[in-house]
Amino acid sequence: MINRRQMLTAGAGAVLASAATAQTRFRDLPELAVVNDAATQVPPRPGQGPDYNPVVRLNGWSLPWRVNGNVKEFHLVAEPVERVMASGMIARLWGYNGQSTGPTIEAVEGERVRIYVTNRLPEHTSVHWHGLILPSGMDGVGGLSHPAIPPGKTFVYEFDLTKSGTFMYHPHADEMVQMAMGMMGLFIVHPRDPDFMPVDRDFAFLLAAYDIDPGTYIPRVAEMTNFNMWTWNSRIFPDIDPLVVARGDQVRVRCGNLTMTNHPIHMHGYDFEVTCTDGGWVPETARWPEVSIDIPVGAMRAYEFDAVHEGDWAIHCHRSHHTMNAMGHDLPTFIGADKSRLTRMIRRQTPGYMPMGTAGRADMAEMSMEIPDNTIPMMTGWGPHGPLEMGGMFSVVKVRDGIAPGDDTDPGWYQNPPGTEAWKWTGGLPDHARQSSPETIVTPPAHGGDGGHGNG
Ligand SMILES: [Cu+2]
Repeated sequence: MINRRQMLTAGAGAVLASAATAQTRFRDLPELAVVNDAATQVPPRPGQGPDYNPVVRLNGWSLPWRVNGNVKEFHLVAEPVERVMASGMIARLWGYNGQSTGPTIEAVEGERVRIYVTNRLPEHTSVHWHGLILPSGMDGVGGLSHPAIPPGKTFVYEFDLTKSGTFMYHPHADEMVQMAMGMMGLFIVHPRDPDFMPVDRDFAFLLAAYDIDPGTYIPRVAEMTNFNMWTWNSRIFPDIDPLVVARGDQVRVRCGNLTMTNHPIHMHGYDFEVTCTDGGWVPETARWPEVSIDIPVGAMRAYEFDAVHEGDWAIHCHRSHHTMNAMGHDLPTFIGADKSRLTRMIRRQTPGYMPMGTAGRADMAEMSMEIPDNTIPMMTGWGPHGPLEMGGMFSVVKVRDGIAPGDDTDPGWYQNPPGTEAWKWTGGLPDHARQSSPETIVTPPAHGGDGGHGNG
């Protein structure tokens, strides 16, 4: 994996190229920054204005700004984009400044921001600033707060940041279509007091769901519940970047949900506490330990933990269909079925035919099945010990000794110290307990099993 600093340099090329054309057209607007690389790009600490520790937005970036008098100015451009969701899978979405989800806006409590929003979509749009306290006319509900922004036009939003926290932005015009097409972003307001809730690593991602048929590129925007691409920042496993952490770091993970269903985000190896919602910081006396945090629809949860346990720790949505990629959600269940006669018949026509699914679905992750162009397998990804059989909303928190502050380079797979890894048993087995009841009939294993089934 390429180091993030190299990526920043590569990304800067893209920023400059687009700025050259933009400045002639928008003489009075802030430089138009565009990044179309999906690698995580952490901005440096701010060179002017109040200091803050920038968030690490997985597979994303933060929007550059300029200071104009006492106002921080940003330029968001709503436009069609192409997003590589994972290697081999491109989605044609709508987003901001070259990406879906859009760049993160970062500023500091007490600052005044001016956000130019240019609409390059074929229809009108608006931007709602989810969770921010601001004047009614700046709230971005098309037709209610102000007229929607017509195609080709630029509107200006300007307001004071009265509180710190994690907020979001998204259209409030043709909202169902525009959010189903990927239009959303994070808005981080850092505390004015740098000693308030400081952390060493501050990760952020947005949950976004799409319905993209295998072999196609554009989401079906009328879908209400049956989505098939479950993404973090419009990326899917195995191409969501890991969360790289030095042992001993204090870590925050901010997760916003702009899908149509809740997502219980589960992180292995730790317990942790929710410290912030999109409503604000949670008082210490109101926190309790968790290992899974349900992120409701249209809400944000940030949790924190001390990274004291070294290792590779899975972080994923606990709805198991959300750690799958497209395809196969309506496959019939064949577990326990005897396909041997059917297999013999099919092999007369197709000699290489392999029956699948009779012992579960793990065989689908191990074999490379033929799939249409522009999709990736339902279950995929390889770890140091074999196939992970995951997809969608899954990544790995990598806690290691000796990682330098700000270094986000993927350290590779964790080597379990000798004697701390589950091992294969080859000796005799003690009797094992089994409950027999008239309601439960134990099915004998189809192929005799691999030891351990001696008693009953
Ligand atoms: Cu989920």
